[in-house]
Amino acid sequence: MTEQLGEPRLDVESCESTQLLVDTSLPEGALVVADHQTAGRGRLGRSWEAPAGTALLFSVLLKPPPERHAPELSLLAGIAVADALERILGLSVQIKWPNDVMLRRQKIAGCLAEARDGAVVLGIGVNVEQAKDELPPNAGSIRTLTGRGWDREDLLATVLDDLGSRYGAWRTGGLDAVFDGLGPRDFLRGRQVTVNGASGVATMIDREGRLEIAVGHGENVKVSSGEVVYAR
Ligand code: BT5
Repeated sequence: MTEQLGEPRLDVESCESTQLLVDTSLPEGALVVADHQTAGRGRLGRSWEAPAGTALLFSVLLKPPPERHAPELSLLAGIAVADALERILGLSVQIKWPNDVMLRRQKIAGCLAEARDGAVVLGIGVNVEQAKDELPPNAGSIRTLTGRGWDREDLLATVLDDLGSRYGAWRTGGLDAVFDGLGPRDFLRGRQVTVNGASGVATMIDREGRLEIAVGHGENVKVSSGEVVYAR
């Protein structure tokens, strides 16, 4: 079942982070959109940077059922962003476990799921109009990677539509129900990686959202979270 996401909606020109403006007492689907963030957040205390007016920056409030594993929502967001970008750009998009969306080997979007007050605030940033010198190394925007920009409002509507349908499927069936959007898009598969001190070749993302790494001697390890260093 597709969930309708995006109501009620708050639009701001500038804020520290859309993550902080989501009022968790609102109903599921509440949305905050910003033109600019002065302290955009990544995972693990890192920052998310985008000049004003260049990126799609939003947070949506989700209230998943208790039987679901909420940390999977950043992967789910990656799936929805990849669906949306593939739909509008006609190019294939990969997901770099656990929360990056990659186009032509560059990070084009990032997703952040933060638990708050028993709910989840899901933040998504998509690079749209930035020029190369406005992006960190190894990052790209729709403009740098395709040679044209995109209307951010149109992109938001597409992402919310895909997120609503993927979230609806996940609510009832978990990650297994959306795995078709994840497994085949695994950016790290076959690459040499190091995660949490384990080094080897990434073999797959399993149906519980863990990254499996072949560490040699026929031994595989599975990691549920962590920072990936990979060979480009
Ligand atoms: C993420 O974190 O990728 C999650 C980013 C989520 C951003 C959205 S924007 C709307 C909402 N409000 C917020 O405050 N946050 C969410 P992480 O995997 O930790 O990646 C952060 C790292 O990506 C940084 O340390 C930089 O190296 C890099 N980075 C920063 N800005 C970037 C950009 N615009 N494009 C690509 N990479 C970027």
